[in-house]
Amino acid sequence: YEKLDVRPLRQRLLVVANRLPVSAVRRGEDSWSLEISAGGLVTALLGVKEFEAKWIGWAGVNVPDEAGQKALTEALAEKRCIPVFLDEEIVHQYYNGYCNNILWPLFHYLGLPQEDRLATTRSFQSQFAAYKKANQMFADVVNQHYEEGDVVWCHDYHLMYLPKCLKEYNNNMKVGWFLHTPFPSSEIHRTLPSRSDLLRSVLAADLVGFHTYDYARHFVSACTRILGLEGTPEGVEDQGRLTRVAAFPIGIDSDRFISALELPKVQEHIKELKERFAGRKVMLGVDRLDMIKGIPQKILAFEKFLEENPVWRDKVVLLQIAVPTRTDVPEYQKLTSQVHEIVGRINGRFGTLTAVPIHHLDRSLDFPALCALYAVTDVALVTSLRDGMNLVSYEFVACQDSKKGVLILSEFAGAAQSLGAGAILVNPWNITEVADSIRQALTMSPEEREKRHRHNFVHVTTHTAQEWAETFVSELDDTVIEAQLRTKQ
Ligand code: ADQ
Repeated sequence: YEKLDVRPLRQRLLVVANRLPVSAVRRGEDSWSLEISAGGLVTALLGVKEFEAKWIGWAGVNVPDEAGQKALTEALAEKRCIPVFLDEEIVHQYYNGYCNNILWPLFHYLGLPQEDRLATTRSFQSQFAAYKKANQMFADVVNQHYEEGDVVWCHDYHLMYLPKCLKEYNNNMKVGWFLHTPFPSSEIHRTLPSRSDLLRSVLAADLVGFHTYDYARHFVSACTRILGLEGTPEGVEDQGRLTRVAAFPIGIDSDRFISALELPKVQEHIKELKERFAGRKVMLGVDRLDMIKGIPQKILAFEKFLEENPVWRDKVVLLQIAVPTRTDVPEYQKLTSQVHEIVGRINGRFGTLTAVPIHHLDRSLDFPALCALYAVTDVALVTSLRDGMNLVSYEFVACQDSKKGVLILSEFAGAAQSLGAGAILVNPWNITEVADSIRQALTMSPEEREKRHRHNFVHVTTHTAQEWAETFVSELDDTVIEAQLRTKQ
């Protein structure tokens, strides 16, 4: 048997997400250049060995003409990607409106800004209509490419209406849905005017997954309280049909980070950083510049620490790297100015002619620079106000096996459930507590650091992205088989 290849043909996996894992730039009427954006999800799914994965999603560009669409479709096919073309109006209403202005803040327990509340209430119906229309467009493309036996894995809050649309096309499709953000308490979810439609649609999937057990529990409670359905230990039951609901905590490709530390480019960066910050402890924040990441709160806590611990003022530096996102949204523009204003004030207050306490960069870093930063850091500060998981905390731990730095982690990040025993957990709203934890981290004994780091390192290197994806997909397969057996009985 060892000599014979008796494995079944590789099963196809259709990964459906709002954005394709590539950035497309138009070079001419019918020519495009594509660049793979290597996010956590991409590496996780490349690692699912027994599946042949194809991606379906929006390419992030408006392509109104047929020639352009045809050329882009052909270029993407080489990367195993299939585009969904959304026009500007749909993107405005569905993506900027319903997804980013309504679902994103709601799922992270952030209210809408006062001046936007009434306007959003008024435009709610048209935005929800666009959301459903966009989800239907995704379903049309999936249906065109679906072959019997394919596994369809839908991702995130952009596509909550998709499972229903897919099952309407073909009730035998194996459909899984995974949420990358938190699922909020049912008391929050029930304020959403489209609360029931969204829950019912997600329940059309065979398997529904979340990062943590708490999010799964909130989802089941929403289904029991809002829809009056029965919650069971396996999931949610509706007239004899079970939708399985479970937690599948994501991870990272830890080997990629660990092996990168040996690369000459990374070593070069490490040497430069060590020289640049010699004699000072390095604290690090790496976030998308988003309200949920608690960046102003983090910087204010650092100010409090400097205020209360004058001996540390010339011995520590905070490097805050924030990638701008959704830069056309006024709320995000306001956040950027607010962060700049606070950083400027603190640097003016505690800086000297030769050194400032905070270095703030509004941009993305390439992979070698990011790994080097993680490796030279003494204390990482992750102070999300809410975060589905937070992969930055995992990446930091993976790069720290020689230094054994300390992770200060928000109790409101999903990662607190997995890295909580090794990290110092904080309430990011309480800046006095965060300031105290900074002092605790900077003065922690090497034995204590070693013990805490070991716990987290073992977790990060054993619960990887590949394992996450494989577990979800095999659980989806099992769920469908069990459901078929139940119907036959
Ligand atoms: P995000 O909100 O994007 O993801 P996170 O999980 O921290 O948050 O992932 C961010 C990724 O971007 C990391 O891989 C990080 O390295 C990278 N990154 C951030 N800032 C960067 C910078 N300045 N330069 C370069 N790279 C940078 C959403 C949810 C999370 C959930 C993930 C995965 O909001 O809660 O963990 O999906 O499910």
